[in-house]
Amino acid sequence: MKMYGNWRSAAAFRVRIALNLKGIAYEEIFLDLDAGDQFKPGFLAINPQGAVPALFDGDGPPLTQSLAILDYLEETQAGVKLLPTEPRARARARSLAQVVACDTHPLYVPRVRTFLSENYSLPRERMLEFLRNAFTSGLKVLETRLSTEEGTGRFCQGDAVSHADLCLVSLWVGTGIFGIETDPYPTVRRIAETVLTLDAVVRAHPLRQPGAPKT
Ligand SMILES: N[C@@H](CCC(=O)N[C@@H](CS)C(=O)NCC(=O)O)C(=O)O
Repeated sequence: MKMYGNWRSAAAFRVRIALNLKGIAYEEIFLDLDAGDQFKPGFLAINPQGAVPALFDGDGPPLTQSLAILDYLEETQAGVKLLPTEPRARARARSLAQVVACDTHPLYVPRVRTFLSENYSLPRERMLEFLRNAFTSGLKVLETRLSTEEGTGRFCQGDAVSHADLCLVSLWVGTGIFGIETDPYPTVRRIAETVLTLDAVVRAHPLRQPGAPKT
């Protein structure tokens, strides 16, 4: 498979982890989102939204939106299953994944930050305040749910990795990149640290991708 991504992209990170866990060979083409590669006509022809990831599986049209791609991989590929089969457990794993991918991550993507800076002349500190609020709102929900709901186990849903964990770790790594305080979220931390030990996740880690700052 071939994927358009970016080292820092939380959405591309989620998909890289799934590809690695399922043992699918892929090549990633890295766009420079800060330079605006996502808005060049060549890429807009692939994804009119101007966002990564975009995944090509053979000759078919590109697949976009990380959660849709995760579902596609789940439905078409053999290997490790990343959603439980029991309907309630499956719904809970998806619900936790959506807290991150639908309600948290969209608030801090580059196009939102750029829009706010350019249209409201937000000083950098106010912009960081906005970002911090996006992260902490999502982290608070995850912490409350993961620390109180019965379904939580070694991972977000029981003892097997699911889409929820891929999303959780994509948010967690962002806390490091954007300097977000994480002490108030011990359950999120415990699960993220477990997920981060998996080889598939180590290889997919944003800081190990081309273009990432050297640590
Ligand atoms: N909901 C989408 C989000 C895609 C998205 O916004 N990706 C970011 C990187 S994480 C991007 O390419 N942003 C470009 C921009 O905001 O200009 C998904 O989960 O795939």
